[in-house]
Amino acid sequence: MSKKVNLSLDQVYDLSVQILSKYGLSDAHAKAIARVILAGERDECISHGVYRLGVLAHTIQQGHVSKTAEPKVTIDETSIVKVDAQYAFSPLAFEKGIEQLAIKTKQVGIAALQINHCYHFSALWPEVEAIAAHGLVGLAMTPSHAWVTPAGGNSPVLGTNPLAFSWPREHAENPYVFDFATSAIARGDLELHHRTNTDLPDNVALDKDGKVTKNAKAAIDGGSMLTFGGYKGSALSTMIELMSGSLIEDLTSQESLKLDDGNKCTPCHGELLFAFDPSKFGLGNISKSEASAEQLFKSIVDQGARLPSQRRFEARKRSQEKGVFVSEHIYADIQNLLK
Ligand code: NDP
Ligand code: PYC
Repeated sequence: MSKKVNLSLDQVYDLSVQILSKYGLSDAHAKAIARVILAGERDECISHGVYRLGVLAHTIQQGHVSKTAEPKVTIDETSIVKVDAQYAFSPLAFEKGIEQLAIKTKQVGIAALQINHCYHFSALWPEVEAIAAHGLVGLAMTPSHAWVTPAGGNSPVLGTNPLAFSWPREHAENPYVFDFATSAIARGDLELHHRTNTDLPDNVALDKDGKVTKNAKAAIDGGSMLTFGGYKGSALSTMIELMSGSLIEDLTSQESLKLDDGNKCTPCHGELLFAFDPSKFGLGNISKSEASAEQLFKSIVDQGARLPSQRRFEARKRSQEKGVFVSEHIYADIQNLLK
């Protein structure tokens, strides 16, 4: 097992801001991104924690992402809050839109937050958790790059396209949250297998000849990834392309990869989030809806199954007490970014 470097949460945040500032990001962007990176590392989501700093530094160096653009928020008579990230990274755009999304949702029952023109690299659970913190149900999706072959096909057209959901729980410590890639493995995890030269799990990737491979390099060099759940994952992933690509007039994963032109930057496209106000649904008896949800969760955990995000919430507690433990090789990569 590789050695680990213990860092406090403050150290993770400060290191992230330091690196992102060194690469020229404005203070507002560096801090918004550092908050997301810190959350990923704290919750032991290794592929979306400090590991991402290298991907971001590389993306900035290619010269296309805006280091300073202020997100432009548009509020009109519709229930859609629109934020144009103006080709900067997405976290600041989300932060600028979330309060307005909550306000609209509480006015009309359902509202959407449409983010356009953003470089996207993050996990989606911090965003749906933020929606749940307003007492609202949340749903989020985004395309990525076309690395994933549709079930039954032979060439990558879909992204790793994550889907995240949150349900607020007034009487529990944490909301119900899930967040997963619609590919059989997240790209970040595949890259980490490549970085550490370790075997992929079974049936997650194909080599350039379309044969299933456990070799991450073979999947990256001309190969592709598989969807989770076969044709069902393919359909969900396609829905995400349509909803958070075509519908909001932004790029699909195919178009994002084409725009990238081999530069290996983090994807550039849009994101779509929805919020639902539970007090506006049903027949006006919110305690009935809460009780029914709690009964469902109880029936799941009482038989020994776990709720999604339970591992993360436990990791969060541990990290808040003891800090995080970063692999030596990832820590070395990060230190190199400071040179
Ligand atoms: P995982 O497969 O690790 O986990 C998916 C979800 O399932 C999590 O909510 C997880 O909770 C839950 N889960 C895992 N095991 C169990 C279990 N045994 N019982 C119940 N629930 C379980 O996630 P992925 O690897 O698919 O995705 C990782 C991250 O990558 C996501 O946060 C996603 O947003 C991000 N991503 C971002 C992309 C982008 O373009 N921005 C693209 C693709 C992915 P827990 O965490 O507690 O284990
Ligand atoms: O892990 O698939 C992924 C991913 C793509 C963009 C950011 N993360």
